[in-house]
Amino acid sequence: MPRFADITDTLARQAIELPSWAFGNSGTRFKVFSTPGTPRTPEEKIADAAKVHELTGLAPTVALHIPWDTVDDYAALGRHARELGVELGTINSNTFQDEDYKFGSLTHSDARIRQKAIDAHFRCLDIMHATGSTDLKIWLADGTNYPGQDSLRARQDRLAESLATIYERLAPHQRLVLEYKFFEPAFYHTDVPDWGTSLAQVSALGDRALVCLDTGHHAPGTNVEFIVMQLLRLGRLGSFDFNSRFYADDDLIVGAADPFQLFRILHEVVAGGGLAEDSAVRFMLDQCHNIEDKIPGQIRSVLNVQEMTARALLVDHAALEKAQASHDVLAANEVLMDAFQTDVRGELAAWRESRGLPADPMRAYAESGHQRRLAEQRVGGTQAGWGA
Ligand code: AOS
Ligand code: ZN
Ligand code: ZN
Repeated sequence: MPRFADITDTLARQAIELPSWAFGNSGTRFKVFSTPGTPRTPEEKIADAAKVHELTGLAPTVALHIPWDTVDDYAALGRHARELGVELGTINSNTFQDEDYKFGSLTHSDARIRQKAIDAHFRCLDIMHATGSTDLKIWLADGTNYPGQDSLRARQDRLAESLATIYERLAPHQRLVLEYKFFEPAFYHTDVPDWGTSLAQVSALGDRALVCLDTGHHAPGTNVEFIVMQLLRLGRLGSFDFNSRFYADDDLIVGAADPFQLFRILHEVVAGGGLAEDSAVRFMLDQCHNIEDKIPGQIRSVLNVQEMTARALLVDHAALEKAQASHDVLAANEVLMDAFQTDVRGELAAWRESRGLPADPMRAYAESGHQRRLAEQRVGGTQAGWGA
């Protein structure tokens, strides 16, 4: 098995993007609970993300959601982020909260609505130019609720046309990532339900169109690590939205529901070169903290990813290949389980300290009194989606 010292170079360049919306209040359709200290503006969300980075060294960028994070001056927002030690990252488009999109956005049968949705993406590209962001992430709420409601095929064709129009507008350094989700808010079908559909759509666009894999967007029992392997193999894995699910699109803390699945995913990432220096894969969280404090929720999340990445990097690949070649099923499985069951917490804590970071960022945050100060300073924090 590799030694911890052998994996620190890779750990040192790990970067996990935080979603601005994780810092807003969120909930289910039953209730959105408020949390004292919740940000009231995009600037405050960025300040909270910067606090996570300050304590962990793991989260140098923040993703924005447009129009949730609308501001007058995006270049100024970028400067604000840099002053706090982070950069603005992926721009997420939102075409799911406007009455016009009731029956679809990029797939809508009415060309006027489709153009409105395309224009919303053009606006995101303009913002990307101002912030220096390279990734446009598209997740669509488009779909139908009843068989026969619309032509599945016509919607797919309209989607292809809309995406091509957006893709044409990308600058050479920009990328489009298309996220899939098998249900919700549409319940009979969604227009990008799975990685196959996303791959088919982005493949038709060009090299700078890639798939975004949200770990919570699969049916129960899906072998998510197989999808990771396949997309890496095909050079089409653009980014991850990390989170945990027990039942639906729960958006719980990554690694909370099924740490072993996170390990298996990260093992495929390592094996497929996804953590190599020249890797094109971006790692993001897509989470909501409905009942817990948001900053420590995000700290816990990036630490979970870091810890499981360390364990995946400890897989003894030489031993694994030997066992696989000799069809020693149990030995091969044991190699993986040995790495998974290795407790790396002590070595990670010491390594963090050696880099000037708190050994235990969760404890450092709790003891700092920061949450209490935020609660005193900020009155009337807003819901995730309507934060600006
Ligand atoms: C929706 O289910 C997706 O996970 C998207 O990534 C979405 O943009 C994000 O959850 C914010 O609502
Ligand atoms: Zn997502
Ligand atoms: Zn989701």
